[in-house]
Amino acid sequence: MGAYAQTAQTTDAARKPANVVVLATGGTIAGAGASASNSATYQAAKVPVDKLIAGLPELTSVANVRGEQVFQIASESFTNANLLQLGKRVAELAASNDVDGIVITHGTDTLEETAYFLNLTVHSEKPVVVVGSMRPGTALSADGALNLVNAVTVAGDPTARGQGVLAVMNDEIHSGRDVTKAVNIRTDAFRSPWGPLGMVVEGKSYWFRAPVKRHTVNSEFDITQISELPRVDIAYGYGNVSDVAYKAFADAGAKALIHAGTGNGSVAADVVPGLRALREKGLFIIRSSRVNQGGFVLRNAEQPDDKYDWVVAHDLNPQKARILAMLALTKTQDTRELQRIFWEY
Ligand code: DAS
Repeated sequence: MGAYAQTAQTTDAARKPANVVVLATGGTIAGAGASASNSATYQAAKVPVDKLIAGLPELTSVANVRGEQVFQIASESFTNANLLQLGKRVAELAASNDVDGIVITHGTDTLEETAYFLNLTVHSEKPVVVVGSMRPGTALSADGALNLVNAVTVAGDPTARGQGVLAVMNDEIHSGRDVTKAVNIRTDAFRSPWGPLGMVVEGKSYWFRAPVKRHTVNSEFDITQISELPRVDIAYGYGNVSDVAYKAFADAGAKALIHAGTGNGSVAADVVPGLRALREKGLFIIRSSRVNQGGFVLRNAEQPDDKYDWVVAHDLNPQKARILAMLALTKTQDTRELQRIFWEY
């Protein structure tokens, strides 16, 4: 091996091409606009997976790729049923000996929720990579083609094994746990508050850090054992807020409420009595923060969580906290256990 080789791994040339399955769900990466100048005006979820793959001959030199069309929807419309169906198919494929990695093409709006859900429930070391695009393939400087080639590159790369579910966007490799859509009009839309795990450059993955929170094979949640998810809703904190939304969600059958609080997950004085009453009725109250680049909610900071028997979401944003709360409630109805789960995942 050359004196300047970066790692002790087999060089790419010596490794047989990986078998990668692309599961397509829709989104902008499958979108189409009327003209090349339409980067924001287009229809998502139009192009079928076989056309996406056929449109990228570069993929043949990256891996043996085959596609499956699981859904063809814009991801803002994802339901819990979609999450469960997709998760079960990913687990099935990951358990297959002739699959080395899995890519999921997905809308960017809820990509972070699906990536975290899979990170928590798919018991496999194989790379699972979620990918989307901010512009349709019909637009000038469309980002979907390179994003998809990069996602397949990572899904077929043995160094991506055991890193949890990943999201590959804009040349960056993010943890499915941390990644969030921070911008909605640029191709550098996805951020991880504590930084990406690595980069993909000219067909090679470069890693700089590894996830430390529990995931995939080290998770107590197993998609093959989950048939339904409890209702968990999110209510925003803001000036002049009241407890009306929280009560409405409770009346609709929510088992837990994620409070997307201001700053440190703070709760307005006018809302505290209503939330305490809902806790008394058996709903779980989980404090997250609405800040969008790294919230950090700690117990008994600004709210007496021990006294109120509330849970804190730590650094999980509200939409991620909802995913974990749904899974946690399939396992426990105990606040201390819920809090343990939020510290560990
Ligand atoms: N509507 C968006 C979605 O499907 C389009 C996109 O950005 O992918 O998430």
